[in-house]
Amino acid sequence: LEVEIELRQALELQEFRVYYQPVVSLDDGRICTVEALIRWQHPRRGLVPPSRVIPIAEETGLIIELGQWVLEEACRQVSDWQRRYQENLSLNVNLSARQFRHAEIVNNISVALHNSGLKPFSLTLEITEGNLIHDPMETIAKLRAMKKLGVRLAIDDFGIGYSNLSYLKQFPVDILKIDRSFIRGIEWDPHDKAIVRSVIALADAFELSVTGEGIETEEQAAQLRALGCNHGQGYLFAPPLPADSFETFLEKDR
Ligand code: G
Ligand code: G
Ligand code: NA
Ligand code: MN
Repeated sequence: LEVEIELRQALELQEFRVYYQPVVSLDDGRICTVEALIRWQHPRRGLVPPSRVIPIAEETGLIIELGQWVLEEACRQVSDWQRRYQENLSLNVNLSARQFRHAEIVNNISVALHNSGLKPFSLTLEITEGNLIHDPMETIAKLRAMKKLGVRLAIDDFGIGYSNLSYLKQFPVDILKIDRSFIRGIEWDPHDKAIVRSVIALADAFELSVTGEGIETEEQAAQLRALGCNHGQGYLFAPPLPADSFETFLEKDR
């Protein structure tokens, strides 16, 4: 309860920050997308990671306000970067389970787009597999309502959820993000490599784009490229960065 009060205060005191991590094209290394990742800049404790914030915000319901703040801040920032650096830069924002199920979520997304001027096709919402499986019928209706806005949808951490492939067939998603646990062993674990290969084949069959997550070495990037994965994200390219550091990146990428 004390933490809940602290988080509410932090939101009022504007202690949250949005960090940005690039998603690059594995063909030419250019930045295509930025993923927005929240951080709490605590005045004494320093940078508090989302693993300490999101679960509590989720439990208390504060995630609705916090998530909306991230969405609006990131849409505004990327709209500005499109004007200044790269007009086809796109933005990925994570939606938690509770955000996804919230009755007003479609309207909230629409408001963030309207207020920032960001075009719907420039925004992708990342939803984990686990959140989608919960109530398939309601999920499909909600995903369709989001698609009607014109935004794109990604399944985050793909492969570690329950992976009912018959649902995948019905979900109107655009992108699969391969969970980083499979990328870690891609060079030396034949099972990891087989899983990655299968996800890419599945994505091809469904005409989805695919992103490898958690790429830390050139060799991992090379393997993914050889298997036909179009996009990659990870420390090899850049960690999540504050907006001003990210601008240096965009400057160089121009
Ligand atoms: O940035 P980091 O890898 O520490 O993030 C850890 C987890 O927190 C990730 O699974 C990510 O999806 C989640 N997360 C980060 N930022 C946000 C956010 O703005 N909204 C939601 N719902 N989850 C986030
Ligand atoms: O669950 P989600 O994919 O949204 O989580 C993104 C998180 O993954 C971010 O918090 C980020 O800090 C972390 N991350 C990004 N790139 C790498 C990487 O190359 N290695 C590891 N271990 N974590 C990463
Ligand atoms: Na994500
Ligand atoms: Mn992910």
